[in-house]
Amino acid sequence: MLYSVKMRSAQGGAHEKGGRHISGAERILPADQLDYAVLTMLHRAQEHERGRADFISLKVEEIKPQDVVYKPLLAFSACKADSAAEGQRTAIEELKRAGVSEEAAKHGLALVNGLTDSMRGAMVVDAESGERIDGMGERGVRASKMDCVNSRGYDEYMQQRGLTGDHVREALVLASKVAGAEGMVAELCWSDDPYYVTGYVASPLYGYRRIPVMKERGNGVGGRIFFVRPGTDMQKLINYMEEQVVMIKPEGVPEC
Ligand code: PML
Repeated sequence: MLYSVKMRSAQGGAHEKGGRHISGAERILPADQLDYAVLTMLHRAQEHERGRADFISLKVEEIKPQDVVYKPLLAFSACKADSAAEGQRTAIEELKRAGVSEEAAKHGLALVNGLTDSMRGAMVVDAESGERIDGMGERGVRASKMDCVNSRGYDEYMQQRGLTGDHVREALVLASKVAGAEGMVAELCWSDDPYYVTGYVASPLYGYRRIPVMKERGNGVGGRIFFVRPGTDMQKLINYMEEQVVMIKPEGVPEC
């Protein structure tokens, strides 16, 4: 049996009472890995670069096997960029290559650059017109309920490629879920952790393209955009992102 463990933390009270979001994490794991996951999340909530959380919520829920769908892990590759400006230009080129119009790519970058604080979810943008279409305000659409089928095997797979740390571990799994959504053209993301400047463009066509610098060090605002085909059913997309449990299967990593 699998369980979902979710953590969210905020400063100044709970999110729903106006608290500022500090950190969040989710794992989907078998019962014997639950204790460790809960403790790790608790520590993470207490030690985040964005500030000291005074509200931490931890939720554990059982998941029924019939509610799970499986998707492949995206292929991983890296781009070159030595500055935030170069990284952002690279992101525009990667988005265009994946099928996003130049206008929409530039508008997407401008939307993230224009944020004054991080959102918990993603903005959804029409990949042709560049218009934001989710209508979810400061909350955005959250991609959640995903993990890797074989956490230990996945960790080894990442380490063999020199990829360590929670950010990239979680981002590659999340991007793999997102790329599997109907209507998805590409995703753009960089972290809100002030000292983590790496970001990525991911797409069903070219996989996860890591970009080493997307913002200046010390900038605590990051964000995420889902670029979708015109006419994409928004309710279906939100339901897939927020409710559908997706387990990611890395190719060549044996299951436990
Ligand atoms: C996040 O943590 O919110 C985004 C993480 C981006 C990770 C990019 C990478 O290291 O590949």
